Amino acid sequence: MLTIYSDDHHLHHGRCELMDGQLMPCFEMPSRADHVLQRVKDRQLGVVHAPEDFGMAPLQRIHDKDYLAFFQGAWERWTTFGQDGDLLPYTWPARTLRQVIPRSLHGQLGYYSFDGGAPITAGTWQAAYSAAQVALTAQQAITQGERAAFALCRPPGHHAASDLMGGYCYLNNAAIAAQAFLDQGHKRVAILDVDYHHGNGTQSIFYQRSDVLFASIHGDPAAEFPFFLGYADELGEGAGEGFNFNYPLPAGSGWESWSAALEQACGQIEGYDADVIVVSLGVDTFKDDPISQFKLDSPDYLAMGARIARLGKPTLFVMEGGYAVAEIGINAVNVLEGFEGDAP
Ligand code: FKS
Ligand code: ZN
Repeated sequence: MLTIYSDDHHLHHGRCELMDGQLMPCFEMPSRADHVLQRVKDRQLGVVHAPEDFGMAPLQRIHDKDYLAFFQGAWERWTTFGQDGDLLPYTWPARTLRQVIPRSLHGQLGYYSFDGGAPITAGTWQAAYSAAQVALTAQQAITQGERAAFALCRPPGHHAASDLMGGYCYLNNAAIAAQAFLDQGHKRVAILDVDYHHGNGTQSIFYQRSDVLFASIHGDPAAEFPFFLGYADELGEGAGEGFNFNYPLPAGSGWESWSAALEQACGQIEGYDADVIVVSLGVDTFKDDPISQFKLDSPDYLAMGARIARLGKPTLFVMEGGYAVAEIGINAVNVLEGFEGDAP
């Protein structure tokens, strides 16, 4: 399988995140992608290519122009205050407050984010921009005839909405790629989100549309980040009604219940008759993940890939989460090898 990867992800390295009342070093760190790339090479999964540059237009198909301009320029504005630490929001326009864009940098940062988990550093824009180009380059390979491709994106994307960053995400790589498929003539795209966390950004982007089906298996939002979206009764709205499917599972869920949810998600995707599948591939469902509560084991990822392959469609894998850094490569590449059916 072809992998697309850019070294630019190293430009994004947040220092700290607030976790359980403590400032902790960011779990979303550069070594994550390095380990996945190493495993791709060790297993000789296939060639690794750098991304092409498709410019801003495909990003603007998903994200608001004002949001992109804010994100691109935020670091520069921060440095004019003489600051060089991570830029993090601390006030959000929650209930009772007006949704008006203020003039202040921190006011705007709160307006364009939904949590304090997406620090902006000097290289964050470039890293996120390149990750989106990684997804688009892998997407193009599929339109040119590849059965599957792996977009080794970092930072991840599935929490990012059209004008919101949060949950380590800035640009929604999977959504940008899905839209590119549609813009190039595909009629129906299914996004299967297997990350431990609900892909609230992706869901919100396509919630009122029938040309993208979204199906996600994740920790129950009543107990898990992102908390405010991802319940089973969210089925889409308007033209999108019947094209959104959430499978929230309790803490402690292992392969038996997880794979039963996958079976249901795959059933919806088969009924939809998608032309192409985009997989938001997070492996934070792993039993030893430091911030998650599912119990999948490394061989389960082979079975996951094999089930996705049985959908029988061209498939774009887009890297999302996974924080057990020593095993992230094994688990992510197991999905890809399981898909290709050449597992040991
Ligand atoms: C706030 C701590 C709350 C945030 C968890 C984010 C999970 C991100 C992810 C992604 F795929 F996007 F990377 N925890 N500082 O794994 O869903
Ligand atoms: Zn996650």
